[in-house]
Amino acid sequence: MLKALLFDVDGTLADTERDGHRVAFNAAFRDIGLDWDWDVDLYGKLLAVTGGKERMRYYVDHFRPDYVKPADFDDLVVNLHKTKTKHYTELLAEGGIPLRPGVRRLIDEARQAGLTLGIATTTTPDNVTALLRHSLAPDSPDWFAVIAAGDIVQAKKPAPDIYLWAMDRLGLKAEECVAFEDSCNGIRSSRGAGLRTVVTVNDYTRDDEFDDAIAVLSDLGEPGTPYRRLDREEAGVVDLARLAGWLQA
Ligand code: XBP
Ligand code: MG
Repeated sequence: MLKALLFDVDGTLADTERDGHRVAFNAAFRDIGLDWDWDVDLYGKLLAVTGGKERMRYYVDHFRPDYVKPADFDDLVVNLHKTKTKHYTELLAEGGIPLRPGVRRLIDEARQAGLTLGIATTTTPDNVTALLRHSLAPDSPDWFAVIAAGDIVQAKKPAPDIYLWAMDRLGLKAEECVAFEDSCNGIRSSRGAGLRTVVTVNDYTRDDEFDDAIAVLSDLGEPGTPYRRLDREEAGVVDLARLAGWLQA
């Protein structure tokens, strides 16, 4: 029986990467006087690595052979990331990033039906609450029984740890939950934790591998603007009835 919906955040609740995180990283680089600049294409490559601090290290190691790491490079990464988080949460507070189609509708329906809601994400906790407060509702962080985020587990996605941590907190088994993801790193994490997973793709993840998904969709769909299914001919709206149908099939 379905008891909980567990949501990824970046790319799933909202398209936060290109016009949110990327912009905030670049602002932090400028603030600290670095000549690093992540354009839209390069950022797509950097998304191979989850976690902002991890992503910056990956960039230096794989894309900047010319950069000489200072002795305090670890501190620099931590400071850059703090600055980036400040820029990102400010951008969200300006109402910068809307939720993806169907997200609010499905969350509202799940709440009315008494389902548990949870978050399992790689991003920093402050980023999650800022997005929920400013794009969903001011009190919406309280709607989620668990917000599992950031460095709370050491091994970030694609490791399953963040989903396992969230389910442990909820006292629920994988069979009682469904996960919502947008990326190949995300579904590897959720499937690794044994969760059935619905995928909504975005421009960065459209060509990712999602072999093991319940459904791969353009988005969750709204009445009048239905989702398009990418793994077969089908259009519609993801609501609890449709989810129950997929889970039974
Ligand atoms: C999200 C991420 C995050 C954000 C940056 O992955 O990879 O790293 O890009 O967040 P997922 P921080 O959607 O799979 O959770 O800078 O706060 O780490
Ligand atoms: Mg994601």
